[in-house]
Amino acid sequence: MIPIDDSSIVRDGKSLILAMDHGLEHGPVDFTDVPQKLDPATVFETATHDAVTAMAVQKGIAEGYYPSYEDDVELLLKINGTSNLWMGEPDSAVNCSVDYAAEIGASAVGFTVYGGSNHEIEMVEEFRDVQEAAREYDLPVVMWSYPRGQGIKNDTKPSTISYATRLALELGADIAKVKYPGSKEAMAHAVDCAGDMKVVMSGGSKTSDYEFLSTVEAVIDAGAKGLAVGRNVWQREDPTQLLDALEMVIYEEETADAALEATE
Ligand code: FBP
Repeated sequence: MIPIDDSSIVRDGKSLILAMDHGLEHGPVDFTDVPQKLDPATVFETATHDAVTAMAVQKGIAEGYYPSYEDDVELLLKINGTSNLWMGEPDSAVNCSVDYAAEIGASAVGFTVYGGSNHEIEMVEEFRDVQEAAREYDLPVVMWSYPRGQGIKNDTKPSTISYATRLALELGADIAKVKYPGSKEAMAHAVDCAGDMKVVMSGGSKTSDYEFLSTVEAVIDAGAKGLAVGRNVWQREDPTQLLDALEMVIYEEETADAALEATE
């Protein structure tokens, strides 16, 4: 197992994962205001920015588009996923094997676990197989650690997010992707609960440049190691400008104000 800091999806100890699995998870509705982004090639282009350490997509998108970007983008293959058409208790179908992810050039794999769901037991058992197979290929494992389901009233409250990072550490993830728990202090506690495992923040729905960069500044101050973000980057008119600013906040630990001033 290679140290996570030596992995190609990490730059100076941090990661900026550009996620574009929304067509499956949310449906085409996320592209309503940016119809040109329905073409996955447009988001792969964005992922060639130096700030981006990996692009997270599902198997079908990887098969179709990654061959044109394999020299410029690191692939994070999402191994499971669910559509918004599914109305049951939170669950996520395993739709790709780690063997196949490695075959099509993945540098890492991603897996959602809905702790607290009535399907938690099966999801954790599936994660065991994925995590152990990934070790065979030296592929880092990123857990989308999203507690939700019948027993979870508020999926972003501090104690839920701390549990999410701890669960990912205990199950053997290399990076946990979690929702923002609402404050820098709560994120710092979630990071502490993760031991030496890296925690990255999940982007969420699009906000203003300043609001988003300020939140990123807070989570980096809290000890998080970056971001896994979709809509807040590719739903923007100029994703490159925001990535320039994110590069400063994440890797140079600049403030949101300084990054905005330098990039506007
Ligand atoms: P965003 O930054 O756009 O929130 O994307 C992060 C992500 O985890 C995606 O990988 C995924 O498609 C989506 O959020 C799932 O969001 P949710 O399950 O909360 O609707």
